[in-house]
Amino acid sequence: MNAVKTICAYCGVGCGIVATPTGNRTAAIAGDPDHPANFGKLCSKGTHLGETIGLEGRLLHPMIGSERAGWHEALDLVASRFAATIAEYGPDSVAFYASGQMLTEDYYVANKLMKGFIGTANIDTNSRLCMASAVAAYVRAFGEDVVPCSYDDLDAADLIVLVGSNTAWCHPIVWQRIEAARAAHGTKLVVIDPRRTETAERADLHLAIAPDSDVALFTGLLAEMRSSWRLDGRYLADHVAVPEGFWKSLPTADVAKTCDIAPADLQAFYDLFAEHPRTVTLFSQGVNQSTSGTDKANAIINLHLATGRIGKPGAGPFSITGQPNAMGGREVGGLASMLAAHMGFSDAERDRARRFWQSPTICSGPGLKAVDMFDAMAKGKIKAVWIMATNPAVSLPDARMARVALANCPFVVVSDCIAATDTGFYAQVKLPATGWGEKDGTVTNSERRVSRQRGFMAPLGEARADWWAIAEVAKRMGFAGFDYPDPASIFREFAAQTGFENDGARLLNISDKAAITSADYDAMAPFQWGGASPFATRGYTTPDGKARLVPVRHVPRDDGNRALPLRLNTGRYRDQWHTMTRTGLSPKLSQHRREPLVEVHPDTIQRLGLADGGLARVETAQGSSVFRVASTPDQRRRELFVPIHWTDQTSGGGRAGLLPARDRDPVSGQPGFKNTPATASAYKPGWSGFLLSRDLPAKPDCTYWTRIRTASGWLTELAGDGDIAPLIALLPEGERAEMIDPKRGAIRSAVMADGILQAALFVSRSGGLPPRDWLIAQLGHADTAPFELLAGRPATPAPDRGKIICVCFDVGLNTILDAIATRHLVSVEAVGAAINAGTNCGSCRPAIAALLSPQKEAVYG
Ligand SMILES: Nc1nc2c(c(=O)[nH]1)N[C@H]1C(S)=C(S)[C@@H](COP(=O)(O)OP(=O)(O)OC[C@H]3O[C@@H](n4cnc5c(=O)[nH]c(N)nc54)[C@H](O)[C@@H]3O)O[C@H]1N2
Ligand SMILES: Nc1nc2c(c(=O)[nH]1)N[C@H]1C(S)=C(S)[C@@H](COP(=O)(O)OP(=O)(O)OC[C@H]3O[C@@H](n4cnc5c(=O)[nH]c(N)nc54)[C@H](O)[C@@H]3O)O[C@H]1N2
Ligand code: SF4
Ligand SMILES: [Mo]
Repeated sequence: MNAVKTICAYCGVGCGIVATPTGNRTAAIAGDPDHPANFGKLCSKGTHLGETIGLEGRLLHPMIGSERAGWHEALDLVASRFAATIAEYGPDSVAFYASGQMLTEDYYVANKLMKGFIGTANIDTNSRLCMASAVAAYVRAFGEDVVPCSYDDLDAADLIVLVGSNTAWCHPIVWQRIEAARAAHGTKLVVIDPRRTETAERADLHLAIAPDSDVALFTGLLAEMRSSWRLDGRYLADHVAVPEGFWKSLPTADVAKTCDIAPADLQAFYDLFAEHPRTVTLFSQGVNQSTSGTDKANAIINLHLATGRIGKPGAGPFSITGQPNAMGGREVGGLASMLAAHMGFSDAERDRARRFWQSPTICSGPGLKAVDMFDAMAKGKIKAVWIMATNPAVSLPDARMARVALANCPFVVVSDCIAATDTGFYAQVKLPATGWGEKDGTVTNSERRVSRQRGFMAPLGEARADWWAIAEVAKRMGFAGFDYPDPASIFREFAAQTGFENDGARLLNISDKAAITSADYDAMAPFQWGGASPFATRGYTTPDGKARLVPVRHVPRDDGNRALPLRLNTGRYRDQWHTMTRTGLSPKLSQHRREPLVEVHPDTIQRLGLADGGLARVETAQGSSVFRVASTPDQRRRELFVPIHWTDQTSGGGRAGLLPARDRDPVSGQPGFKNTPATASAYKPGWSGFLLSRDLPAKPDCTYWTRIRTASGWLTELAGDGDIAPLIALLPEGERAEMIDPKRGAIRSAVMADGILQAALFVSRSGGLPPRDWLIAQLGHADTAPFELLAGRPATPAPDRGKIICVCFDVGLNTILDAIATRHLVSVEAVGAAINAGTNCGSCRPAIAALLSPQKEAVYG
């Protein structure tokens, strides 16, 4: 088969990929040089997509309970249970929980079924957890959910401000573009984030503000710009409506103090902003995932409107989306707070949608937002739910409550491509979805660019497209209008809806594609709706064509209590995607961070009596979980950071989702995941150890365990109390070489088959455990002597590479440091030339740059 142009499965940058099948479920993955989002580049996650498209872990056929079922049987059951529930309790007793990882076509059909035919707006999506605040802010300011920027603006800007965005890890190709722009024309970079991330590390100015003080910072900046006569009076007069009393709402109090930063740093930010009129402010979860998220976004938008830094090249408030099709969901109306095609719930709009769909009914108003939807399940008000392409048992705040809700809901349907997920555990029906590489449709990226995702492999087992499953259920419920032969027919209908009775009141209008042939759809090149700069040439989609300034005010948060004196922040690792159902399959991607760390400032470590490299129990009002402690001055004092990726499938402990509160932004309904009152205490296990195995081992029964893929198997870290002897049961059958010392509490055991190492277990009460890397490399190999295995090191030791920084070329920290020191390297390029690190996907370049700074100082300083 020939090379196929498609789009990356992961983040909202929306990089084009050329996939060339190379055999049975293998493919060569390369960046698409022609795609305007990435021009051929891919980050580590995109680069290693090929490691995630095999058979491993896939859900291959429908399941009813724990039994395999046929599609007909499963779809009949879903349709009849939904119909019966609606007949008995009304349309609002059912719900659909969707995802920014569905294709636009899947999303369109789900929304049409729920809002138009079942007649409830109880369809919401994990985008509620992701960028609902940005959506709400754009609607408040512009009258419509329109992102006013493009990636090109990053090239044209002279100042880029990143707010609550770890761009280098989470949107790496946008980051590489920012770095290229800085190198080419000295673009200034300011990063606003309580943590010193790899992104912040590279900035001209990093403001490590107190959590949730963004509104104070941006209203403060607006006040400063106003008092120094730097507003754009012309733009304000022509394009912006300013509500009564707006200017009086700006703060006069001490902004630096509220933000807990040095006044000189604040002034430096004000000066940079004043001196560089072409400014792009890029923001993501540090803004959105907050109980003041919508106000934060509007504070940023206000600043851009009032200084006229919008609607021109190199300027604008740019919300960058997380998931590959977060934007597509917003377009079709996947959120409970919008109807369809950017329409709201007025009588006229509802009537218009109903006539377009020729549907028997239409929802009466907005539906339940994600957290409320699950609360309604817990209370028994929602009695049937269909969950698609998301893992709420892990990703909702207060995940324990989400599980209570799922357990309490009489009928749960889960569509996923993976068999064992924490959410699937609660399903009465599981439907196998086609995965990336198999499915066909469209996605929209952060800059409103619509691209085709194309399949290049046959679906595995009985997996079918999500849109197909929804349409089949709709038909079985007796609804007309769901006879779609292919995704192209759905796309045409959606395109037509965007233009239906659209007199210009909605900027989203792709109705020129409503008559596209299926062949043209298959060949469709990426296109951007709204153009590069939607508001450059036309007014805002408000009745008077003007944007709105929205008065917002910093509200100090209740500062926890004495029992919970710390603040817990949660977020992402560079090489893992959410609940790891796919990136977790890749041995390469699993090397960057092998365990869920709680990152803590050294002073706080000392105050709490924690040990760097030891374990800590993190507690909030919602729950508790154990993490590996990492000491780092990059954290502010009394603040903790944990990753969101580990689940019941991969760990006991390390569970961020159990910790955040369900508190949410009053406008958008988005939960504040990043600032939860918490505490932490040392967990000192009776023993600790690790297991290496070629096959997936049973889940251990101990306080802390986490497992990840390695090149030829699995690494499971273990810690617990009590008897260690039962741990032997984790090992497979085979010839054993063993040293067991129950008195001193140590196990060293290696299992061989035909001389090949199958598994190894190391447990110690005193903490003395060998390094993992050499042993990992012996797994599946025959040439290692048993005495070496039990010693955990080779007879002639090789240098320790240290933790892996460059996953593409497997280069460790120590190798890089050694090359920098001995070869006097001073640039990322020189490191690449010397040892290859950083020369493929480039995701590790910020990390290498950070390692170089001390060297640079030594050479030039
Ligand atoms: N590697 C990787 N990339 C991803 C994903 C992934 O799972 N893994 N997921 C994708 C998705 S869906 C999303 S939504 C994006 C998220 O992308 P990002 O938003 O960049 O990622 P996060 O790590 O969630 O949070 C960003 C930063 O917000 C900071 N922050 C916390 N509180 C505050 C605050 O009060 N103010 C400010 N200014 N900053 C604060 C955090 O310290 C953190 O560094 O990433 C996408 N890309
Ligand atoms: N504490 C905390 N919690 C958070 C966040 C945070 O920063 N902190 N971030 C939030 C954000 S921004 C997000 S976006 C969410 C993400 O959270 P989730 O959406 O729950 O995470 P994923 O692991 O991406 O789940 C996607 C699921 O869909 C499956 N899947 C993949 N492709 C397909 C497909 O084509 N069809 C079907 N049917 N299934 C498919 C995957 O196997 C996986 O099980 O987490 C949120 N939760
Ligand atoms: S930046 Fe990386 S994860 Fe995001 S779309 Fe591009 S290749 Fe995929
Ligand atoms: Mo997200």
